[in-house]
Amino acid sequence: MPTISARPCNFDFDPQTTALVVIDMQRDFIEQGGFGASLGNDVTRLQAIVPTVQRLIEGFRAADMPVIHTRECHLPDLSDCPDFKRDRGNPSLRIGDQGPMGRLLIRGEPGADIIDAVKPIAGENVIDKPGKGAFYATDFARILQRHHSQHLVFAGVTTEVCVQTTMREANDRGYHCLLARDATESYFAEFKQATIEMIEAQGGIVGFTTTTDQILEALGG
Ligand code: C5J
Repeated sequence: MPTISARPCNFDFDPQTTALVVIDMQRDFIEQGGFGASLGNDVTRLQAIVPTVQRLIEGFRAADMPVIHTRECHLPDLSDCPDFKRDRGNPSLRIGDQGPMGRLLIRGEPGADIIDAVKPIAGENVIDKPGKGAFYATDFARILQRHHSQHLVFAGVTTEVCVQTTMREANDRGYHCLLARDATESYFAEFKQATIEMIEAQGGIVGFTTTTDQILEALGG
């Protein structure tokens, strides 16, 4: 079985049962004028990882391994958005409000779409999720079953929110999880660092971490 050099131990994987999960690389989190910026965050931190995420995606595509994308977004009538989620953080614009890229975090609006640099290609699954975790109220589990996935490599934003939540959900469901440290980012450097430490602690309590180079090398790229 191929192996990826990782922390705290190497990640053995079968290319036939391994998928890349790219979390929420959406305009609303990464571009000015979106949801992330409306909460006062510096979105340039997230923009910095785009070329690395792109490289990772291309590596999976070249190896003919599945790439699954997620988007955090809500139905236009907000029936899947708890009131507290709209109100929290005292944002300058709330979820569902009209912004420069359409209604914030609403399914089908330009801001909820994935940024051009890492856009899904034909045949790749895109999971629209109302929560932070990709399993909640989505078809994610069914899609993973269809791909026969048992090993999941994670990238995307933000590290301590949707990436970590999904990774923990996947770990509890029996998937082997690996985070690409340089293909994920947070608005808060210390939260990213803490998340990596949490994942690696106690023998890899919710998975493993590594770099994009190590992953691509193991994929033969
Ligand atoms: C956040 C996410 N940070 N995709 N969402 O609200 O991590």
